[in-house]
Amino acid sequence: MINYNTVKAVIFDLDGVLVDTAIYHFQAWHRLAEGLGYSFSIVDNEQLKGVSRIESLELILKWAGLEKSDHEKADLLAHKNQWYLALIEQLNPDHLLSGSLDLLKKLQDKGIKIALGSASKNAMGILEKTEIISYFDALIDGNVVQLSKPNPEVFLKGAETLGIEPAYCLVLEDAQAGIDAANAAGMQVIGVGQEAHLKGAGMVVPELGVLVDKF
Ligand code: B16
Ligand code: MG
Repeated sequence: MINYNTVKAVIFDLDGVLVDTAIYHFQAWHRLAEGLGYSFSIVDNEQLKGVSRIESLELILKWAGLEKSDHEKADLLAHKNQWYLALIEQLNPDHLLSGSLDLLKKLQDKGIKIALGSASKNAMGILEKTEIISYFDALIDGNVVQLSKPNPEVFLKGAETLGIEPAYCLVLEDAQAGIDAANAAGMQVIGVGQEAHLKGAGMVVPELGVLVDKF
């Protein structure tokens, strides 16, 4: 159950919640894994959602039973990001997920603070390409956090930047790691996607549009 009456701030995850970029992360990781001789599945990918670039690589190497030097890892990460950036080069407002813009507008109209809480180091470019950056009162991304979700750092930094207590924050997340991070932060959390992948969420919705009338 979610108590909307107490919500003073909404903290949005980016990839897979606001913007349809999760598929491009999958495609880039898939390409990298194939190059390593590992058959990377959509089920594997679910475990990488919300997880930082380096921790995602460490998981793939573990699943593939491979060990790489720091130099080799840096090389693999650079390639993965190049492929990802090429895939999102044409990103534009059409790639916003259903209901994203309507919800951002509604929250802004209602005076509810809006923050980004993303693990991505590419977040700013994505917000600019999709033309939604101006809606945010606080921007916390993979460049300013030390600890990857499920650690709550990214969301706690968002709340602190806004000056709002965690209990008054609502997180919107598409990844299990993000749901766990929001719960660890002491925030309410709504999962966006399929219930089976979002255990511990206060509720799960198929898309953000269904939340517009809640505020
Ligand atoms: P990057 P989010 C996360 O973004 C993605 O879900 C995850 O797949 C990705 O590995 C991570 O960002 C790092 O992204 O390589 O662009 O720095 O879902 O937390 O917005
Ligand atoms: Mg996500």
